[in-house]
Parts: sequence; C-alpha cells; structure tokens
Amino acid sequence: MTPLSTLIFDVDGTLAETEDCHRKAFNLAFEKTGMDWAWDHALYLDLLSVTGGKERMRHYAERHDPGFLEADDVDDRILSLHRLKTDFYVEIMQSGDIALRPGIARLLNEARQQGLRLAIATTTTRANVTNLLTATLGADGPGMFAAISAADSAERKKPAPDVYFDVLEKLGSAPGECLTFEDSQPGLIAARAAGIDTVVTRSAFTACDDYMDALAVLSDLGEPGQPCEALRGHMRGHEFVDLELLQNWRGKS
Ligand code: XBP
Ligand code: MG
Repeated sequence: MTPLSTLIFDVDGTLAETEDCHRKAFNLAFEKTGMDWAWDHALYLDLLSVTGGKERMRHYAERHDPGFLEADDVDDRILSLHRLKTDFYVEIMQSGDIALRPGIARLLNEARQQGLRLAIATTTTRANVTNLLTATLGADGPGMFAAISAADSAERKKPAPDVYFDVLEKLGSAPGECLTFEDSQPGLIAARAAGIDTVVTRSAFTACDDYMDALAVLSDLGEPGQPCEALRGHMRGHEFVDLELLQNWRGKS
C-alpha cells in the first residue's frame, strides 16, 4: 500500500454547506437583472445534477425558458449573469455567516501536523473558493493548500475527471498516494475516474445520491463528543474521522 501523502477536498457541500448560498446568489442575480427566474430548494436539488453555474443556467433555460436561448447574445448574457452571481456569492461569503462542516478544520490541522499535503479539486469559480477559505480559516487559509484546482483549471467539469488530473499534475502526485473527500455523485465519479480513493460526506443537497464506489459514506467527519454516522463502511470504534481511520480504510479497500 502506497503511503498516504495528500488529502484533496471538494468545496461545495464538502468543506461547507454552501449550495444554498449559491442558490441565493443565482436568485439575486436573476432579480437584479429583472428576470422572472426563481430557483426554490426542490428545483435546485434537481439542477445540481449539472455542475457549474453557467452550465446550470443553460440547462434550466432548456427546460423552463427555451426562448431565452434564442437571443443572439445569449452567451454574453449567461456570462454577465454568472459574474453578477459570483459577486453576490462572494458578498455572502464575506458576511462571515458560513462555517466549515464538522471535522474539517480538525482534519486539516491533523494532516498538516503529520506532514501531509492538502489540495482542493472543485468545479466552482476560484473566487468562491478563496473567499470561503479566507472567511473560515483566516487570511492564511488559501495558503494552507499546496494546490487549488477550480473551474478555470479544467475544460470539462465533474463528473469528468479533468479537475482531478489537473490537481494531481500540480502536486506531482500519483492517485494512489491521495485520498479525496466529496459530497456528491458527480464528484465521486470524477475522483474515481482519476483513480483516487474517496470518502463521501453527504451534504444537505446530496442526501439521495448513490455512492457505490466510495471507501466510506458518512454523515460528516464528526468531532470529539459529536460522533458521525457511517452509512457505508465501519467507524472501527472511532467516533470521528482521523488519519488513523483513513489509513485503516485504505488498507482494507
Ligand atoms: C459544485 C458546483 C458548483 C457550484 C456553482 O462544485 O456544482 O458548480 O454550485 O459554482 P464543487 P459556479 O462541489 O465541485 O465544489 O457558479 O461558480 O460555477
Ligand atoms: Mg460538492
């Protein structure tokens, strides 16, 4: 078994429950530009099968407002709507109301203390990632990660493995020495297609996904006195996920 050198994290739904912030930012952009689109929770759950904000808006228009796509300047409209949505999302991040999910800060610290490298592989916009990391981990947050691959790093978004190939290249790492954390099915498919062992922590928007190929499927990473639940895999006497448990799962896979 290759020693574990790197932990890679997805962002939305994995580091923090940010998807509802994305939903609100989309709706603010629609409202500000006088559009009658309004994405409620149930609709957004469905729309999350398409990763990437621009792709998600196009997908919504195909189903609910095909006339929108007939305008000559539709590509520019989607781009400017998405820029506006990113501005609103960054404002929400900077308000400081968003917290990391249970166990994330603890595991990041343990990994750093043990000399492991940290990295990010996400399909979201880079500004979203840096603002989330700064809001939750402080000004040094983004610098804790040896590599950050985001929407601008890969042509095809998850479930394509491109963003994982990009992060492996930046790190100069082989897939077998990494372990990744994802919350969604497109994320799991992307990571596994890149050959990386994956632990799933289900999030508010991904509770019904199917995670057959995961090393373990958990409610979250847990904290001392705040145990997590294993929906697939065994906690092996642990109440929360630490490096020892991750090594144990890798050894048994
Ligand atoms: C989740 C996503 C993202 C965001 C929207 O990304 O699907 O597309 O919902 O982000 P991940 P943008 O879980 O891989 O972090 O609007 O910036 O595209
Ligand atoms: Mg995610």
